Amino acid sequence: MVFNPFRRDPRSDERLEDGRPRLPPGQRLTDGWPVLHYGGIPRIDLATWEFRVFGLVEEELTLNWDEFMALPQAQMQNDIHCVTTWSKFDNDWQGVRFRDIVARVKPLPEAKHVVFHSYGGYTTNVPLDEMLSDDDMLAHTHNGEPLSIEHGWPLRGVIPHLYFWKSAKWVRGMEFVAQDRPGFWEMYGYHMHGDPWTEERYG
Ligand SMILES: Nc1nc2c(c(=O)[nH]1)N[C@H]1C(S)=C(S)[C@@H](COP(=O)(O)O)O[C@H]1N2
Ligand SMILES: [Mo]
Repeated sequence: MVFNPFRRDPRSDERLEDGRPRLPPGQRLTDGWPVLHYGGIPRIDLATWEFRVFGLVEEELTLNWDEFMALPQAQMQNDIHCVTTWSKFDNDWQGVRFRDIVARVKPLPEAKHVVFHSYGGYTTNVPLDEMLSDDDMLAHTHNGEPLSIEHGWPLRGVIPHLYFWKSAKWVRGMEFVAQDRPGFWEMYGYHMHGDPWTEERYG
């Protein structure tokens, strides 16, 4: 198909079941998949890769790659929205739902937020009760292919109802905390929450 910058994708006018526009305010649809991150791509070796869940939980958890892949596997399809105004619809993801990990580690009652930790040092914060839906997961596969290294191989968060900076690439750990704590971009002024439909971009 010839690229026509003036053609409006009809999906831009769709509505969600609850009536909100499928495309959040101030966003534009992209067909490609931009690569965005701060700093370099971390070097990761699956043989030494580790995923750690720690902090305010009854049972901390450390898994190697084979152990992670032995967790219940799930699939989901959803839209992603970057604060730099691109949105990408209809992404197919495979991975492990957060709620299956949460059931395993059993957060303490005072645990209210999760800080994601990535290889390379990136961090981001998400409210615990906002990552437990069918759609929230740690994904290793996108549209049937293992994630490419620049999109977060071998494992990234996907929390599609928040701006995409909340979906950490190269995840190596999840820390359960009582008080909300800013991650990397949040310390530089990005919003602590990041709802695309109310444009919680900065501040
Ligand atoms: N580890 C890590 N994860 C990250 C980032 C980053 O800099 N480092 N950037 C975030 C931002 S701002 C966006 S928009 C998405 C981009 O993901 P993509 O490159 O797969 O499109 O990754 C998010 N996750
Ligand atoms: Mo972003």
